[in-house]
Amino acid sequence: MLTHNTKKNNIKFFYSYSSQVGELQMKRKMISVLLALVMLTLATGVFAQQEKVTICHKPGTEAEETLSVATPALKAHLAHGDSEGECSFTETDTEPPTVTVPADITQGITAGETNVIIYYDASASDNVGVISFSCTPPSGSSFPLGTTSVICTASDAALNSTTASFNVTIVESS
Ligand SMILES: [Ca+2]
Repeated sequence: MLTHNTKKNNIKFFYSYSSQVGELQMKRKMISVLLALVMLTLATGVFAQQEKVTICHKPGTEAEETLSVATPALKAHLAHGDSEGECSFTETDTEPPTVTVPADITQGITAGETNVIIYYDASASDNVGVISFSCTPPSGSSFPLGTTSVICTASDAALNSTTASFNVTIVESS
């Protein structure tokens, strides 16, 4: 025999159970709708991708860039000079080399002598690579009395160049 309380609990349980079932069904429906949306998005994406082609827009100019265009538009692009496939441009190196020269050198010379051999350290570096580096007069040269300017020049493959200089002064020792 059911007591009043037991009946009440059973009713409570029934409502709670049916609402759980309802919630579950709703969740299932929502998941189905979401899955359908995801598949539709993927299908559209794949379809759109198949319909596009990569071109190089305005090759050989400043505005050169790789673009993805719709296949039907390809003919028109090729007609105005674009090419199919990615652009093959290489970025231009605009950074000049860095040249490091020593501070000015002053060297004494024995009375009666007219010149002295001077060695110095000078170097160059570049973001891409130094292809030529030289100093005039070179290290190990014979410097005469007085002041001589040593000029060092470095260049990279993009023909950026940097020049740095320092003085070598030869004085007669007292
Ligand atoms: Ca450079």
